[in-house]
Amino acid sequence: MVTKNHQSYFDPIGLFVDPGGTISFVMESGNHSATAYHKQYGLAEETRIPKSAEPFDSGVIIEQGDTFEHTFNTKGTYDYYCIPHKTMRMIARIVVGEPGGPAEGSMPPDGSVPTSQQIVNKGTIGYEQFKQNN
Ligand SMILES: [Cu+2]
Repeated sequence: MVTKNHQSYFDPIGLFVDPGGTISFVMESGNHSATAYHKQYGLAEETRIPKSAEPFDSGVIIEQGDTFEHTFNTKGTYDYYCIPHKTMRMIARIVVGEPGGPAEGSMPPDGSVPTSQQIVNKGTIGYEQFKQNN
C-alpha cells in the first residue's frame, strides 16, 4: 500500500493466490486500508467477493511497516479498496484458485482493476504495468 508522487495505490494491483494462501498487506507509505467490497462495510456499494467468503477489513493503518494479514480459503474473485482513497481509485483484485463470484463480469464502481484472466495468466500484475496499459 503506497502513496508516491501524489498517487495512492496497491502494488501489485492484481494477484493470484492458491486457496488457503495468506496475503500480507504492507503499509509502505501514506495511510491506507485493505477493505473487501462487502456490503457489511459502509463504503462498499456492492459485494464483490465470493458468497461464502469471509470479508476482511484492515482498518486504516498509519504506521509505516505495519502489516495486515488475511488468509483466503474460498475460491473466487475478490475486489477490495482503501477507505481513504476509494474515490481516488485505490482498488485492487485478488483471484483465489479460479475466478468466480459477484465480481466477475464487471469492474468495481470506483475504477478498473486487471481482469481475472490477466491475473490467472500472469500471477502478479504490478501497478505501473497496469497503469501503462489502461
Ligand atoms: Cu489508500
